[in-house]
Amino acid sequence: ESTRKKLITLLADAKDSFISGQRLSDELSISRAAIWKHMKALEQEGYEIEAVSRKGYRIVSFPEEMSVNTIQWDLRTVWLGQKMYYRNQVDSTQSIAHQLARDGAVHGTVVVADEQVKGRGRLHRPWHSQKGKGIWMSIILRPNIEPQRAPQLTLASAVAITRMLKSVCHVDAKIKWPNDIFLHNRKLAGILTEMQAEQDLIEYVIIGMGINVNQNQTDIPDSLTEIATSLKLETGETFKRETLIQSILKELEVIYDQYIQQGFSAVKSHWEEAAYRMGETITVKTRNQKWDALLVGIQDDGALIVEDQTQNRRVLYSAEIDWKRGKEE
Ligand code: BTX
Repeated sequence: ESTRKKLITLLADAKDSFISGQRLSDELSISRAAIWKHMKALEQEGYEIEAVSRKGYRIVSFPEEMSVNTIQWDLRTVWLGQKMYYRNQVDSTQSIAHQLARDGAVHGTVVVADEQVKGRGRLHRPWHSQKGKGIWMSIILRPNIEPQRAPQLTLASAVAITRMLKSVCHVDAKIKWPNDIFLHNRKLAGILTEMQAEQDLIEYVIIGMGINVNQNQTDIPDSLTEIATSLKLETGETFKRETLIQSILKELEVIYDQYIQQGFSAVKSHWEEAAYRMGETITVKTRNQKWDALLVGIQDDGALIVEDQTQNRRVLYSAEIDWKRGKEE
């Protein structure tokens, strides 16, 4: 498996130029015959390989279908996503990740699926995860932080997604506290953070990310057309999901490492740059209350600061925020 990955990386890095069979066999320390076998296997997986005598091999095209190989070949991370699982169809990548984590999966293990039939959001809400159209991904982390700080990882992940959206897709998405990514007033992505902890110790955290990428209008269920959108709908472009995943993982690895070394302050300013509806009136909903308030900002620990009509400030660690619809800018 790792020889295969090295082989793909060598070929992919060479882009349009050929690499000789001899060089491949030297670099991978395997025989020319073994190289040939790998090439046949790659063709089976949907790679189009050109072999020319005296020149060598090159990749003409990558498979349409996503796989661990197509995601990892241009993945420039040190630890995040170096261990990766890909599935065609799952109930939820969260469930797979929980199972892997219980079985001892390493920090930075990533699970990606092409389709989820029971994708979920917070509070058991369903997350629509159509086949082939979006990024449905769960990341296993084993941070050495107190369990109550885990929600900060949601905010860090939101920053990673908006940075990817800016650098790869050239769109300015906004973060709605705590876990939604909005583009042009519609929900483009959501984050679900789940954790297994014991008293003062996190065993593992699972960050689930759902990002709508290539959905057309007809791919979005009627019940969501008013609130949801995709990158394709907003930009008219089709994006290669692999490229987006590679970029998110790189961005998240950088932010995560800074967060662990410097604390949440390393995330806060980035988060604020992309924050949605700051200074505006929103509706706050907690478990047993609902009221209008001004969105003031976030604290140094990531908690939300709101102010009610009597200028009373409140700090919220968990809540839903919303605003009156229909006056879209
Ligand atoms: P949330 O609870 O904030 O949002 C869920 C709500 O979003 C739903 O009630 C619905 O109104 C709306 N919704 C459902 N599907 C979509 C969609 N595709 N696009 C936009 N809006 C939608 C947000 O939860 C967190 C979602 C995390 C999803 C990832 S995917 C990989 C991982 N596996 C898994 O099962 N969940 C996570």
